[in-house]
Formats: sequence, C-alpha cells, structure tokens
Amino acid sequence: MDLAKAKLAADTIRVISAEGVQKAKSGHPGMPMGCADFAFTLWYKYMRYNPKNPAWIGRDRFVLSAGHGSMLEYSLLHLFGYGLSMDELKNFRQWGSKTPGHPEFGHTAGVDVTTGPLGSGFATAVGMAIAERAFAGNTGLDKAGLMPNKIFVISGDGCMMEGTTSEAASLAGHLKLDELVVFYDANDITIEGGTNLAFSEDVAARFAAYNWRVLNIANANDIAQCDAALAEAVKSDGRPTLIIGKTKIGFGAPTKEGKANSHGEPLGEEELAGLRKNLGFEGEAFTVPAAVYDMCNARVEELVKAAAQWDADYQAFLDADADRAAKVLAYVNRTVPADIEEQLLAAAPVDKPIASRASSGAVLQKASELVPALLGGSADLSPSNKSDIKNGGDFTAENWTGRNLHFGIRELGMGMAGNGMALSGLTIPYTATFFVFSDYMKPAIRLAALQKLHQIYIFTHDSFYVGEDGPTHQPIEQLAMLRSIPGLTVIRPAEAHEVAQAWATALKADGPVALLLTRQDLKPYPAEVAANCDVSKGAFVVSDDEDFQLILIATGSEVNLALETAELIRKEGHIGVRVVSMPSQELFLAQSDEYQEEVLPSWCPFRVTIEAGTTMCWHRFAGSDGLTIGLDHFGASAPYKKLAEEFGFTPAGILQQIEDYYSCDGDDEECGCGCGCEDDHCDCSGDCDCHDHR
Ligand SMILES: Cc1ncc(C[n+]2csc(CCOP(=O)(O)OP(=O)(O)O)c2C)c(N)n1
Ligand SMILES: [Mg+2]
Repeated sequence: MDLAKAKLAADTIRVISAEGVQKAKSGHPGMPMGCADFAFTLWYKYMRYNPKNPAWIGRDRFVLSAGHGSMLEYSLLHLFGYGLSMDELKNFRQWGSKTPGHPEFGHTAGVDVTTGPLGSGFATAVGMAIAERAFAGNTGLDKAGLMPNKIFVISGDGCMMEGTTSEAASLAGHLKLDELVVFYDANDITIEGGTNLAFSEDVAARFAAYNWRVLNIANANDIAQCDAALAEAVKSDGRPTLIIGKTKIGFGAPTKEGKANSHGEPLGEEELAGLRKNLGFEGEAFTVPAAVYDMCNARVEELVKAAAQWDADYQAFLDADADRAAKVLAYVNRTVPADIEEQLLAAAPVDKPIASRASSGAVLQKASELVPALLGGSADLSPSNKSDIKNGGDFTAENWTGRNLHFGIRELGMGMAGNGMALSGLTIPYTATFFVFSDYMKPAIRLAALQKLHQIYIFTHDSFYVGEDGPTHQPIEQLAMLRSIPGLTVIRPAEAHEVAQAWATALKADGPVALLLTRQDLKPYPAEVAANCDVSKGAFVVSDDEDFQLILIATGSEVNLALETAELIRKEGHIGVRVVSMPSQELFLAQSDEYQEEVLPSWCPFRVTIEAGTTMCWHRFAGSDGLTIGLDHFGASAPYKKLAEEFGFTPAGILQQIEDYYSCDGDDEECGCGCGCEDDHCDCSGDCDCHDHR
C-alpha cells in the first residue's frame, strides 16, 4: 500500500465528512475524522466485498457500531464504487437522501445494518457471525474454504460502555467467534467530555477475560500502524479480536482536535477552513483528488474480480452435488414450503388441552424439519419456552451444525444477535424467553422492526396466569408495548390449531413476528370451529348466534373464557352472542374493509374485548361505547386459578362485568322514563341505543 496516497485518501474522508456535516448544519464530524485512517486501510486492503453486488454472500460484513459517524461509511461507499454519488453526500441528513443521519439497512446500498443506538451494531455483529457459521457448517461451505468471511466492526467508547456489548462480547468469546474483528476507537472522548468522567475500567483486561484476543494500536491515526494491526487481526488465533486503537477525535481540526466539541456538531466555517488548510485541501468543497479515485477504483476492480472467482468456485461447489446445492439454497432463499400450514396443522397436538407453549414446541419440531434455515434458542429458558429443536444438536464453538443456540441469560444480547442472524440473509432465527422479559429485549425488537427483519420471538408465560411467580413475572403492559412497535406482528394464539397457523404465518412473514404463548393448558377447538380458523387474517368468528347482539372479542387464553361466557349468556337467556378470536390485531387491520366489517359489523356497537393484560389499545376494536376487560394493574403471587377468580377472569366474573357495564336490566322502578334504566335525567322513550339504556 502506498502510504502517502492512503494518507491522502484518509484525509479526503475527513474533509468530505466534515463538509457534509457542515452543509447539513448537523451531524458528527469528529468520529469519521478520527477513524478515517483505520477505516480506509480496512476497506482498501483487507475487507472483501463486491460493490457491484452489495448482497454478495461471500462478502465480509462492515458494521459501523458507532453509527453517529455515518459520514465515514458514506464516504467509503462513495469512494469504493457503491454508486453513492457526491450529491448524496452533499445531501447528508436531508429528506429523501440516501445519506440519513445514521446508517439504515435497506435504504443505502452497501449498508449491512442499521446502527445508531450505541452497542447495537457490536451485538448484532455477533449474530451475523453465528449465522454465517451455521450456514457454512451446515452446507459444507466451511470445509470447502468458501466462507472465510469476517465481520468487521467499528465501535467507540459509547459502545464499550453499553451493556449489550458486554452480553454480546461474552457470548462471542465463549463461542470463539474468531471471524469477528472489532476496532475500538479509543479516543477517550464522549459527548460530555473525557471518558474519565464515567469510565475507568481496563477494557483490554475485560475483553481478555471474555476470551478475546486484544491488539493495540498506539496511534491509530497512523496508517502504517493500522495496517500492521489489521494484518495481525485477520490471522485467526481462534478467538474474536478487539483492536484498541488510540485516535484523536476530530483529527486534523486546528482547535477542536481531541475535544468533545468535535463530536456532534458542525466544526464551523472557520474551523473547517483550518482543517482543509492543515490537510492541504484548499480547492472546491466536496472534491476527491483524482489520485484517490484512481487508487480506490483500482482496488474495486480487484475486488470485483475476486468476487467473480468466488462466484465461480461457489457455482462449481453447487454443481458438484445436487443435494448439497439444495441445502445451500434452502438457507440462501430461506425456503418455506408452500404447504407449511397444512403440514404444521397435521403436527399440532389437538386431541387434549395443552399449553400453547407446548403445542408450539411440538409444531416447532415439524417446522424445523421443513425449514432448514430455521434455528434459534432461548436465554436459558428453553425447557420452559419449549424452544428446543429435539435432535437438532447444540450450536457450540466446536459444532457449527447445531440448531439450538444457548444465548445464556442475556436477553438483549440475544435480541441483537437475532437481528444479526436475520441480517445475514442466511437464516430465519427465533429467540425465546418469558414474555415479561421482552422488556429486556425491546431495543433489539425495535431495531428488528425498523429493519424489517424476518425473525420469530417465542414469548411464553404470557399473562398473570403464570401464577405463583408473582407480579415480577406476570406481563401486563408488554402486549401494548409490542403492539406499539410499527411493523411488528404480534400473534397470541388461542389453542393448538391457532398455534400451528401462527407458526406458519410467522414463517411466511417478511418482518418480525412475536408469538405469545401460555404456561397453562388451553382446550383445543372442536373440529368444526378449527375448520374456520384462519390466523393469517388476524381475527375470525369462533362461535355465533344468528341474532347476535353482543360481540365478545378475545385473544389467546381468553378465547376459551369468552366461549364459556357466551354459553353462560345464552343459557341464562340473555341475548345472542358472537365470539371472535383475534390472535393478531396487526393482521386483522391488514385485511380488507369488507372482511373487517364481516367479522365486526359496525351495526353492532355492543362489543366486549377480553385479554389478560392492559386494556390499552382495545377501544379501537371495542368502539368508544364498548367494554374492554383486562388487567390495568400488576398481578400477584398465587395459584393462577385463584388469580383468575380475584381478577374476574371466570365466565361468571366476565358476565358480571358485562352486566355492570351495560347496567340497564329493564325493570328498575326508579326510572321515570319507562325505559328501565337507572338514570334520573333520562328523557328517552326507552328504546334508545344510548349507553344508559343498554
Ligand atoms: C444507546 C445510546 N445512548 C445514547 C446515544 C447518544 N449518543 C450518541 S454518540 C454518544 C457518545 C458516544 O461516544 P463515543 O462512542 O466515544 O463516540 P465519539 O464521541 O468518540 O465519536 C452518545 C451518548 C446513542 N446514540 N445511543
Ligand atoms: Mg469516544
């Protein structure tokens, strides 16, 4: 590598990054300026990628965990042939640009992951490594030497401080994910000032304890030193690698270099002019010296050639063995058979009451047979989550073919790893824990939804019916939390048929899906009800009277309760009732207006929703006059049957709440109007439809 030219290229990145931020009047110039030397060296000499095919399977991955330094990535994408134009760089952070404030997967070609929440990129990279291993191990591509892929990460002080990094690093060290090479931009600066304000641990010792190899770069603003460290880093010693590089934030700026004020605001015209002068960039703004373009273009040519060679070798690998090829394609295409629903239904245990976590476990066995790309695990709760693939083997440092991951008690790390596994494009991951601990995964779930990542969450113990473990383990508000995340599909199946269909829907989805499953047994639908059940539509009728005047809408374990309540209402000679199972609000809302009207006709305002969780977000279906039955307080520690009684979750309890709400019973003598209600101010004729007169 011509060091002088490389230095010119790194300086170009600094200047363009600072100019982009200046023009946008917002952004983070300091990090790209400090990391330009390392990043350029990596992209120029070590990383394997194909700008002509950004999704190339044989590529190394680049993860900008310090996502605020997005101008660094955009400058690299511009220089290395991804077609990100200079106009886009000039349009940094503007409406409609390909250069948003933080890198966004699926928005800008070459961006392999959305980052911004610090630590998330680091932890996601661990999942990418896991998925690539699973793919390579299960297909034999590892033994053929065709998957030498590395995952390169650039992280900062913030990433090092975040808890998710600790979880992920611990797991990566345990699994000996030696394809991970993480650069730690140790500039000792964060927003509030020096890191000594809040951070004094020995990061090298910490990572060594995690079973990482730690390399140091005394001055990572020196390209030769970056080169030497990378040369070492790409030679595996069987452990993941952390390169701690000392840099100066805002390197090259006359007064702001090394200072927190270069972190997150434009340098200012004067300081920018000083930077340009210091680095010898005194022409037009946003200009790349021809020598830099030449250097990068030449490298791109080499990279494209190398990728073509890999493609040929890969094709030969596939051509040599049809079974092997089929297996590879099952991962690459994440193939799900067209008749998945029928096959899963046939595997569902529908002959006796069974907890939905257990029917899910049974269905998972079949699903894993049918979908090779499906693999996952739990945060130490697989016996409770029923999330093991029996006979799937354990995924370990030594066994890459295992389909059961053991994430350890690291829910957020697990969530982020799931994202990385989905981002790899090579697996359909699932992750599992008690539903209440989805709170610990929330930032990862949000990022999954934001990136439209196809993965499945198995959340069991989904309500106060958990029982004796008490309120810490009884989810209340988590349903509303999940439903509030745009793009996440939440499915709470009522029994085993619905569980099978929920899995089929989840496997066919194109974004994240959460399955909410019970600890307690649930009665299966009789065959005639099961025949009408269609989870993919989100809601459907499970019991109906021709002359129904009241609709009970329930999810999950409360569907049986609604059915029993309906029987009670009928028996006591009240009114005709319809019962609707609504396993997924999102899927129902995605149906046509006609279908929604068919299930919940607007002429019927008498609607009661029943769900063992917060009532928040149910008025949308109950209507403003409807009754929403749920739990708007924390649970308690007791056997679940006792809790159900106390909380009114029995047929009699539900009926009572309905009667209380629609309180007019037609024979109250105190009412002067003759309609039978208890309202002294009532002036209707008694056959009105108002709240007081139902
Ligand atoms: C989870 C999370 N918390 C807070 C922030 C806001 N934030 C953005 S950058 C930053 C400081 C990061 O410091 P460092 O990683 O050292 O970056 P540098 O200042 O060196 O560029 C903070 C707190 C964030 N992006 N993500
Ligand atoms: Mg820093």
